[in-house]
Amino acid sequence: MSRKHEHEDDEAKTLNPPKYISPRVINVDAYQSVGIRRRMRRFFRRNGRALIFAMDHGFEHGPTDFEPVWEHVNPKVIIKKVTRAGVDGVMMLPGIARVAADEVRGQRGLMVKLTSKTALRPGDGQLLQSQLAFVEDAIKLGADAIAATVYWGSPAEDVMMRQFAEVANYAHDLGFPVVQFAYPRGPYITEKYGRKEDYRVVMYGARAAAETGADMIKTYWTGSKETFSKVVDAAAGVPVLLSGGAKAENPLDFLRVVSGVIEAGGAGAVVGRNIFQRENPEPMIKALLRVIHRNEEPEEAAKAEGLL
Ligand code: FBP
Repeated sequence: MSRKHEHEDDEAKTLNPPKYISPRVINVDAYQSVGIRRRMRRFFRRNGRALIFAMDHGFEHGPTDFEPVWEHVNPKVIIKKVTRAGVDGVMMLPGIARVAADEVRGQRGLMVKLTSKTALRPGDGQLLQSQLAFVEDAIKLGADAIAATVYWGSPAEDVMMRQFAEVANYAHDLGFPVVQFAYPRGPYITEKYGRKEDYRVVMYGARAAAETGADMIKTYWTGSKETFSKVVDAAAGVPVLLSGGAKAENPLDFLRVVSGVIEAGGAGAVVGRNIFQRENPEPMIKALLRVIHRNEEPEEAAKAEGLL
């Protein structure tokens, strides 16, 4: 094909952008955006690692998640505690951000997640996260990063993938990083892989997240640092954060998982229940910070913070 024809072809692509992902032409410059870089630094320290506090549970699981320490149902109370203890960022949905985002002070990043679901929906509804708000809403709330979930392999994957692509494309154009909660989930995943935490499907989700434009990826622990390092490799340089999971009765067990993530090349963790379901979350947060930022052994970190 002659150069002229190549050029005409390119022009045709620009005039008729593919409809599938988004009607907007991807702005490649956005990926080198100063805004994205500056906002990423509000979460990640110089070592490229972060501990982010998650609190979308009141919606996603219901307020019962706060019953172990009921005063934490008040977002202002728990955010004050976690920021004082030194977390690098806080993640929440837009409604609670309206009430409590002001408490996320200083150099900490605010991550606003635009998709969710309640635990009340019947059946297959559990396999879809719906969009609650738009990129502009997150920006008005002062977000430094914008998050959305994709349940890879769900019967509703197509809806969530398009939602994410739209959010990512628009946020990138405005200089905002996007975070994908990349969770393989649904009957097909269980049938083919046995467990949604099987590293083969977790790394598939991480790669799919990178392919759809994520600047940070949050996903499940795969059970060992060897397998998690494959997830990190599959993400092709996009930072991978652990999704905390249910509260571990023994704090050391959770610190060991986070230490495995760091040893595997992961960028840190986004943690909810292992923090807010503790009467005094400070020692756990400080121990996590030791493991994530100072490469301390889990036992050493737990002892230093009085958790053992
Ligand atoms: P946890 O550390 O409590 O697991 O929080 C992380 C998180 O992704 C939350 O953001 C979200 O509400 C929850 O886990 C999702 O949990 P589930 O796996 O039950 O959908």
